[in-house]
Amino acid sequence: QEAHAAEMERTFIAIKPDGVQRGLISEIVSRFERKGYKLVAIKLIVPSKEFAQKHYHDLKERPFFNGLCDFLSSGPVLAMVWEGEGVIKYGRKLIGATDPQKSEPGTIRGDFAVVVGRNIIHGSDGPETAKDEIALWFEPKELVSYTSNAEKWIY
Ligand code: RTP
Repeated sequence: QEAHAAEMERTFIAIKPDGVQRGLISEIVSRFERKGYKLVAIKLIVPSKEFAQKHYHDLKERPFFNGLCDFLSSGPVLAMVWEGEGVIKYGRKLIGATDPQKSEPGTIRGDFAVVVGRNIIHGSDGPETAKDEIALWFEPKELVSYTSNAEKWIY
């Protein structure tokens, strides 16, 4: 079980400025916690526009890129790293489809968002982006490895 813990998958999750301003931090953190995922890093930061452009570099050709980067850098963002089996893919499932008009009720975006430009949360879309995004937002020493007592009941 110790070896198992060392290999556990991690993903980068961020509550965007709209989610923070709307008071949805505890609601969102709670959904990941209750599922059984483990929080290994968390901080509240206002990213610069340059930083937002780095985060969204894959989207730089898209017409909404500039507005999206202005939005992400407009206020505090809650940056987190969550750990657990299948957390990258299942985290996206908890979040729901990118466009809140298409996300199912019961998902974070389905329950709390209405338009794609204000969809309150970001989650890494695969193992490579998870690795890159964690490295962009956090220093290695900010990632806390620990064994939670609940783990033996989850795995
Ligand atoms: P995210 O990266 O934020 O989790 O979102 P995603 O993978 O589900 O969606 P992606 O296509 O990577 O888009 C990133 C963010 O860009 C904003 N967006 N705006 N048509 C638009 O105005 C538009 N399309 C996408 C959304 O905030 C989306 O989360």
